[in-house]
Parts: sequence; structure tokens; C-alpha cells
Amino acid sequence: MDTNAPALMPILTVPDPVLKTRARRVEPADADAVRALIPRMFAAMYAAPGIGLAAPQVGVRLRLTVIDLMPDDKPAPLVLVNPEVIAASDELATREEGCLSLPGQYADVTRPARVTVRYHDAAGARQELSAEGLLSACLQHEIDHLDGVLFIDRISALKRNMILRRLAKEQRQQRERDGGR
Ligand code: GNR
Ligand code: NI
Repeated sequence: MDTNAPALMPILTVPDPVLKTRARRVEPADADAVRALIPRMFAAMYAAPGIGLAAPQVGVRLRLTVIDLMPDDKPAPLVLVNPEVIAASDELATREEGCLSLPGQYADVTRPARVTVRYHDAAGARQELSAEGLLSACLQHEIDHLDGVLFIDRISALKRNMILRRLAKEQRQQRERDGGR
């Protein structure tokens, strides 16, 4: 048994201030840190489980995100370094989103139906990806995290406050179950 595997990175939850902070671009000097971080981000994402994870969610303020929609239950990992939306459709689409940083909270979010994203992959190669459906929503959700934006910032204040109150209550109850310290 491998007892030397690094611990799972904890995923930050609201109201952690890192989630509201804009992340900086990955630079060549970050290459070693990013190479070490990517497998740990995938491990945290798959364990959660989630279909995407942005570096700020694990406390790292870099413009880096990993995604895996696991089509047909098979891994399809994507690493996006410095991703940018370079085109977005006028047509909008609404779907229910959740976020590992707002555990147990879901809401319908309206975004451009289709986007084209430019990024660098794990090998440093420049890539472009056009997406619709769940991948489109996930790409936009993850890039939002890099700008300190959460899905609740894209819904009505009424629904946002309902979610924030419910989350705070559930976090308080969780702490009480854990022993309240
Ligand atoms: O696991 C996740 N599911 C999801 C569903 C709809 C739209 C976006 C997402 S991303 C989310 C994981 C997460 O919080 N990524 O930042
Ligand atoms: Ni999220």
C-alpha cells in the first residue's frame, strides 16, 4: 500500500476570501509548481466528486483549472492554463449548476450557450476548444472562479441570499456535529 501519497487538498468553501480574489496568470517560472499541482487537483476533484476544479478552490491563486466530464464513465481529463473566453454565442442556455465551494447548493444559471476558449495545455501547447452544453457551462464556471466569481453571483440576489443562508446553517450544523471547536 502506498502510504506516501500526498494528502488530498482541502477544497475551500464560501466565505473563504480566496474565492473572491482574482487569480494571476501562470508564468514560465510557475512551471514546476503547476506540474506538481495538476495531479493533486485531479485527485481532489475526482474524490469530491466534481467535474471541474479551479486552482483558487484549493487556495492557489493561479489561472489554472482542471475539468473531466467523464463521458461514458471514462476519464477525459482537461488541463487549462490561462484560459480565456475568446468567443461567446448570443444565444443563452440555462442549466442547474453546483459548486464544490458551495457544497449541496444548486441553482439554475443562464450563460452563453456556446463558447470558444483559448488556453495552454499541461504540455504548454496553445489550444482552442469550442463547446456547448455541460462542457460550455463548466468552462465558463471554472473561468469565473479565476476571476473570483461564483455561480451565485450570476443569479438573483434573492436566490443568492437563500443559498448563502442555507449554506451557513448547514456549515454551523456540521461544526456542531464535529464537536463545535
Ligand atoms: O462538479 C461541478 N458540477 C458542475 C455542474 C454544472 C456546472 C458547473 C459545474 S462545476 C462543479 C465543480 C466546481 O465547483 N468547479 O468549480
Ligand atoms: Ni465551482
